[in-house]
Amino acid sequence: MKEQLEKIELAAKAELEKISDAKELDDLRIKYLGKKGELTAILKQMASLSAEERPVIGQLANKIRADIEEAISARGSELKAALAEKKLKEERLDVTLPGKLQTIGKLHPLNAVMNEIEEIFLGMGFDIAEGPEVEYDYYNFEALNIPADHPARDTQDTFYITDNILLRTQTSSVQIHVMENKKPPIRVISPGRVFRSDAVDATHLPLFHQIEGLVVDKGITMANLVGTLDMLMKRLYGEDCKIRLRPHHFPFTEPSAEVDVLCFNCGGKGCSMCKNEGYVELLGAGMVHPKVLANCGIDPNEYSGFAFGLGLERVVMRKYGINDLRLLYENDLRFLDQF
Ligand code: 2NM
Repeated sequence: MKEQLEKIELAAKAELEKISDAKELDDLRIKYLGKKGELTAILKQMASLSAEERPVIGQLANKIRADIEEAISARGSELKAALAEKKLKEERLDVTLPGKLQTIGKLHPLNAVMNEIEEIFLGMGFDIAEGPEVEYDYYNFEALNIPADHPARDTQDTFYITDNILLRTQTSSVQIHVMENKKPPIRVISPGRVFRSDAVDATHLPLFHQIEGLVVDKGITMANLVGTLDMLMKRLYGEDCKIRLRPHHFPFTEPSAEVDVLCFNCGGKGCSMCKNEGYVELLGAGMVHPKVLANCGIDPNEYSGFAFGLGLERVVMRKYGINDLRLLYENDLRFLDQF
């Protein structure tokens, strides 16, 4: 029996050498030390031994069991270490490799300048008013004193949804809502998208952005308008910027003016950019027509107001010297990354 036991020990140790993973190791443990294992099978025969032999063989069997257990545990540790080593090698990180470039997003120039303009007006005590892009023609035209036969009301120029519902062509519609709902003093700007049925070219798109401003209070004059716009343009284009007003006509203001800014390219000397004028046209403005105030329930004998309308795209193009409006809508990062 002693030889049998020693043979088992030798066989177990020989097999251990060839084992390469935890599953095989476990199988081996069961084969030799398990309840139905080889060592157990031998021990079951102990009953047939003499009283003298029994303790000797018993002791030997225990020693062999302990030896095999120790060998299995040692092999287990070896396997674990080898596995860890292999994993380390496979997952090695070369910290000297160049990294992947992380690009950081930024605002589109239209949004950046819109925010800038909103900040300037908030700083002057204006509120920001928003309103629907789908509008009744009353708010877009009628209340603004734009007569039924005005060319702007033609289906050629305006996107109609029904006979009296349309996509707003200006954000003045928002200011009608404001005047209907709030008593003066009123100081608001209404930034937003507007829609006109225009053919696409370098200066026209069917969708663009406007910022309209409105101030209504007792004793508001043209001087308040000029002061406000002068401040806006100096903040936007720099302290050297000057504005100039020329008489104009709008149905919703009286008197009305077109407002030019000093040509940023030549500083007023005259160049190809300003067609030798020294100034470039940037916005429209005027004193709110008494009929418009009355349409909104504001007494024109008590109150007066000024208003203006500014095209965001035009401001952005002037600010950055962009000569084609379409570039602002093509989402080409090679273009947008420059701002
Ligand atoms: C412009 C030019 C001049 C304007 C008028 C009004 C309102 F609602 F008060 F009548 N809002 N905006 C206005 C005045 C808009 O855009 C070129």
